[in-house]
Parts: sequence; C-alpha cells; structure tokens
Amino acid sequence: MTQARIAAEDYLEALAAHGIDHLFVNPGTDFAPIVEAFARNAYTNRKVPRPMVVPHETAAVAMAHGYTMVTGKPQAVMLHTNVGTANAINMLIDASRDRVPILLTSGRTPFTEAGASGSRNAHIHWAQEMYDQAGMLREVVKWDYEMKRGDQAATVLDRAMEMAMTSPKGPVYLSLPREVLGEETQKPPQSNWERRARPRNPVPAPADIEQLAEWIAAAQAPVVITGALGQDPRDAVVLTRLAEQWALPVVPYNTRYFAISANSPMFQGSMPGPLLKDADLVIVIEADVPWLPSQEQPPAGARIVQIGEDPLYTRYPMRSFPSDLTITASALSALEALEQALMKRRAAQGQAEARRVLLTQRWTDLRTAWRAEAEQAAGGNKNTLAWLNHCLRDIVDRDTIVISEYSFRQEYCPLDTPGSLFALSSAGGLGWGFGASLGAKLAAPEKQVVSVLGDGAYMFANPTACHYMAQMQNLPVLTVIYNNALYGAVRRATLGMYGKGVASEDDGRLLANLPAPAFEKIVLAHDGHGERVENPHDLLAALQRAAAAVRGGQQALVNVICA
Ligand SMILES: Cc1ncc(C[n+]2csc(CCOP(=O)(O)OP(=O)(O)O)c2C)c(N)n1
Repeated sequence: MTQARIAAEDYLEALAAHGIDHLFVNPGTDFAPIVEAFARNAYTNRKVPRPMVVPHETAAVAMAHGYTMVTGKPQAVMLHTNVGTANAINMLIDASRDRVPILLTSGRTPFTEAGASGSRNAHIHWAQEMYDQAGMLREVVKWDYEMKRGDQAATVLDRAMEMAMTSPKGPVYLSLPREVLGEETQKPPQSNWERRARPRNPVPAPADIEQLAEWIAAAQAPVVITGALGQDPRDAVVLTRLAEQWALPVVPYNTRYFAISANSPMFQGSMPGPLLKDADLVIVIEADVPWLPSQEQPPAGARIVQIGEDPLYTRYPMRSFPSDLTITASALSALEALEQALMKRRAAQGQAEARRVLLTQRWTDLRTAWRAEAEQAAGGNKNTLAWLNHCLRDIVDRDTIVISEYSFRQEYCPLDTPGSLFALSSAGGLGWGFGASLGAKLAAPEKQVVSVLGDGAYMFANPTACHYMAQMQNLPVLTVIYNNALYGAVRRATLGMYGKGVASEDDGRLLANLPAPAFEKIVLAHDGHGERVENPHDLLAALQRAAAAVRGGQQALVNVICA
C-alpha cells in the first residue's frame, strides 16, 4: 500500500539539503511523525540526517556545538516539547554568546484536543502546552518560529538556516507541532534556496584600517587581546604572522579558541596584567571582556581599538569598555587588511625590532617560570593544574583537538595547530565540555580528542549520558579530570569578597567543597578505561595508558586528584 507522504518526510529531506548530517534527538510523544518519516526513509535512498538518540539534552546540544565548532557546519537537535527544551537552555546560552550556529528544534504538544491524526492522546499533552514555548529561549536565539503548515517544511528551514549562518552567527529555534509534521503533503516542497545569496561576513572600512595601521606603526607598547578569535582557524594564522612581523604581543584572555601558539615569542601569557598596565595601544579583537575594569585598566592615555563582527556586543545589556576606534569586521578580514596597510609602513619597523628583543626575553623568562612551576609539583606529593597540563605535552600532538572546561593552559602545554583548541563559552554554562568532545570526535574521527574538565564541570555534563554516547556511537575520547574536590571558582569568589569575613575562617570552602567519588569507575560501566592518579609521579604513565586505550578504540578517563 502506498501511503500519502507526510510533512515530516519533507522536513527531514530539507534538513539534509542544508548539509545537516546529524539530528541529535531526545524524543517524546511529539516525535511520532519524525519516527515514521525516518522509518519510511529506510525504504528509499533519499538523503536525510542520521538520527542519534542522546540520553540528555545538555549532551545533545553540546554534541551539536562540538560538531559545528570543528566543521563550521551547523547541526540540528530535536527535543521533547517544553520540558526537553528547558533542559537545553544552559547549552544554548553558551552557544549563543559564542555565536555558534545550531538549529534547535522541539516538538510542540498537539494543539488540537481531538479530530486530527496528531491530536492529543496522552495525559501530558494538556499540561505541556505553554502560551509561548519559544519565550523560554527567545532571548538567546537569533530567530524563532513555529511551523504552521506541513507545506512550509522547506521554506521554514531556509529561513532558519540563513538566520543561523549570517554574521553574527548563532543558534535558532523552531517548534514543530505534531499535527503539522503529520500533515499529508500533496506537492513537492517549494524552496528558492539556490537563489538566496547570503551576505558575506562584515569587512572593515579602509579608512579605519589605515588609522589603525598608523597607530600600530607609532606605538611603543601595543598589546593585542583576543577572546573568540580563532573560531575560524585562519584567524590564528594571520594574527601570528602579523604579531611576529610587527612584534605585537598577544594575550588570548579567557580564549575560546587557538589564537596563537605558546611556542611563538609573541604569546605573552593569558592575563592582560602588566602588558595592559603599560600599553599605549590596546587592540581588542573578538573579546567581549578584554580585562576586568574593577581590577585593572589600561593607562588613561592609551588608544583602544575594538574589532569584531559585533564589536558592541549588542545582545549584552551592559558593557562599557572604552574605544577610540571601533571596527565592525570579521577578525580575518580586519587582520588581512591590516597586514596590507602595514606593508606600506615598513619604515616604522625599527621600533618593532627593539620591541621584539624585549618581548622575546620576556617570553623566555615566562617559559622558564611556567616550566619551573609545573615541575615543582613533580617533586611533591600533590598534582597541580600546571603539572597536569605539563604532562599533557606528552600525549597532545598536532592532530589532537583539546577541549577545555576550563582547566587547560597553553602556558604549560603549547599547541601548534590552528583549530586545535576549544574552550567553554564566555557565558560559562557548565556541562559543555564532555558533550562537545563527543561532537568533535564525531566530526573528526581521525583526530585524538582530549577534554580537560574540572570535577564540577564533569558532573554538570550528565557524565553517564556522555559515557553512554561514547560507547554506543563508538566515539573513543579521552577525558581528563582536574579534580580539586572543589568548586574552586566559587571559593575564589567568596574569598574575593569576604577574604576577611567569617566565610574565610574555613578558607572559603563552605558551599564549595565537592568531595568527589571515584569517577574512574563510572567509565568502567561503559566499557571504558579508567585511571585514578593521586601521586604526581604516576600521572604521565596513567595518561599514556589512557591515550593508548583510546587509540585502541576505547573511551578513557583519568581522574587526577589535585591539590
Ligand atoms: C550550569 C552552571 N551552574 C553553576 C555555575 C557556577 N559555577 C561557576 S564555576 C563553578 C565551579 C566549577 O567547578 P570545577 O569544574 O570543579 O572547576 P574549579 O572551579 O574547581 O576549577 C560553578 C559551580 C556555572 N558556571 N554553570
């Protein structure tokens, strides 16, 4: 019997037509037409995304994020009505603040109480209805919509994807009522996608670049501060070239991507600190918070330049960093234009040479200090963050993707490859790293994927859901836990405000202590390899065994008990 085609079939095909290879799902009663459409598709050879059941929404969105950050190709997630969507919002905030395009969708409880094939037939269908389901997340998506008719499947996706993929990129949301997905469709879906030229990323005005080049040529003490630069790996290539040629020190501050290698003398640590204090030119590129004004400031006379695709961070309610020149441009286009503009100013390079000598010496001294700090732990009986990162040098190679939430430091473990580092969004919604590492591995199976997570961050990720995905989808990743049995950031915040208060009497540990269970045993339940390391002396060998297990196709976890 031939069955009438339903809208869900058109919808899945439209997803594939937009290059969406994976649909990360956590299903519910709203999914029936989607399930039927996937099942029917098994009898055709039409291209549809590969569905993947992820047993927690945090992991599902983090996986989509991880896949997209590595490939640049947005993926789709489908969740269950309001309740599943609610679980996803933390990860959506992360993606939104770092402009990662994700198509988040969820079913909408049937709106009809009877009469249509998708009408309500379960108790929950009444209580799960909201006046405005998208209202929960409207503030963190660029665009949201509810599909109204079955024949809209293709056009609605065209709109969703052009919104997600146009600068500044970001997540979008679509809700999918069950009756609509189940509608019988009469004619092939209409789409004019082939005639929808997308605008390019913003490029800088030539006059602004000339001005900046002039300032660079004249500067005695410039500093470049980056945050999300490197999202396009080419950013890092051009920045490094420019920084090395013009002796521009670079501080990737709370960086989310690889901006410059710590092996370059122009890498000057990850805190603005002294360079900012003495700067006469501060070039802020894709950095929402280039320094903490309550703690440090550039000198009053310093010139400040802010460059970014959305340099005013228009979705941030309050942000007041000064700027003498604000340039709306992608980092790549601004850096390339700057390179050209500086070529005409070669005469000014003498100044840069003198600076290069000083900066190279500073970098050499910093490197010596970083190494000494790391090796100090080797002689002791407690692992430290520096030692953990130092030991990672031994397993991290040019083909490794490192995910940090937020315990990885290039100071102790330099990387060399653009596109090799991904760190938690500036929004700081914890629980991202483990799922993102799975998405990264899915996107780049040939690469070694290592995530370095705090013990708190690991638990926020719903670790059993993540270990489950690693096992079921054959995604052997290495998870390294920097386990200080503490919410260290919470303790620091308490001591920062009440260093002399009553809360300091127990070293700010009230509400921050996190006595940790044997995480290394959780991975065993998922056919993985687990290690627990108490003594610094044992760390390297444990990491090597874990990396070998991963090469053998097993997921692995190293629980590093730290000071
Ligand atoms: C979803 C979420 N909940 C709570 C917080 C608040 N928070 C910020 S840092 C932190 C502690 C994280 O602990 P851990 O990952 O062990 O890292 P540590 O601070 O100890 O280095 C918490 C709870 C958050 N950022 N995100």
